[in-house]
Amino acid sequence: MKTVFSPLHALHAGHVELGAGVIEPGYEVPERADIVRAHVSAAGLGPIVPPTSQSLDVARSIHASDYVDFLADAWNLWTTEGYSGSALPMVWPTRPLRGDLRPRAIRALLGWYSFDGGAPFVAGTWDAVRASYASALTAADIVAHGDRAAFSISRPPGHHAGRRMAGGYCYLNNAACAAQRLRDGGATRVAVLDVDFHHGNGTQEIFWHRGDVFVANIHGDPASEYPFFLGAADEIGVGEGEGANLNLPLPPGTDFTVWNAALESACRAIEQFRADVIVVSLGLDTFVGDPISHFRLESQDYPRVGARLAALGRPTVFVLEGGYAVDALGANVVGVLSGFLDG
Ligand code: SP5
Ligand code: ZN
Repeated sequence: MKTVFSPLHALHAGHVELGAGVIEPGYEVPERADIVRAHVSAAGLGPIVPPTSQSLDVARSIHASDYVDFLADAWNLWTTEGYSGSALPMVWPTRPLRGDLRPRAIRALLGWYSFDGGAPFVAGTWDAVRASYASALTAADIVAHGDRAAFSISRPPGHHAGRRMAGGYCYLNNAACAAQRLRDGGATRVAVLDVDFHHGNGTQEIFWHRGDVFVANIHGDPASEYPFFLGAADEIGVGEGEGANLNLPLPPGTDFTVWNAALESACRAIEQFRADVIVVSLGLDTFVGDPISHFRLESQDYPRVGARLAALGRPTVFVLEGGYAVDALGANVVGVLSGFLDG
């Protein structure tokens, strides 16, 4: 299996985020991608290749074009207005404030184009975001050209990013862009399976009205877990998309036995949908040692996850999402991918 990796991810570094009552160093750190790369290399899973050059066309079809422009300009606007440090939003146009009053000030644009304070900009953020996106599209292209599977070490992650909003460490929705690239390349039906601990609200929003991309999520119940305001079981899609969204929320403390039953349900739904190709939003923050999440999967469980995904018998694009127990992240990713290759 080829793995796509760009060292440019490391330019997105040194930022802070809002914790519970404190400003903390970000959890979404460069060491994450580096340890994943090191473990993929040491395990000999296959060649590690750089992303090919990719235009922003797919990003501009999945996201609002003005949002993509904002991502590209945000740091420049922030410094031009005299600010430094991490560019973070501080005001959001939530009800009953006006959602039609696009502001000019960067402090306000950050809120206009985000849903939380979890996606800060520093000087290198946009270059890292572009490389993360290009890596996901490159992995999609590798699979479109006939490989059984490919893995994108996308950092920053993407599944919380909606059509016109950043949040939850995410800017461009890498997995959604990979799914769209596969559609553009001739796949009729694509399934996105999101196994990150957190509900992939951005991916759900993006494909909500569409029947050609099935989205399944296994995640912490939004009643108590981030992102709180999407991810309930009654969200099934609308219009053409009705029935093409499946949410399987699980309570905090869920272990592999229960989680695996949800994976089985998601896999059966994907089989019924008859997907031509599968995109896996591969978050490893389901791990028992994750510092911000609350499931109890163990390292020995991940090869079984990979084996079940292989049993779907479809070409598969793996796109890295979350996972913050940095020391275990590389081994857990390799667990899924080697389980897939052996399965
Ligand atoms: C891609 C992904 O996994 N995004 C996750 C975003 C989670 N955002 C909320 C994080 C809150 C962390 N605060 C934890 C404080 C513990 N000391
Ligand atoms: Zn997550």
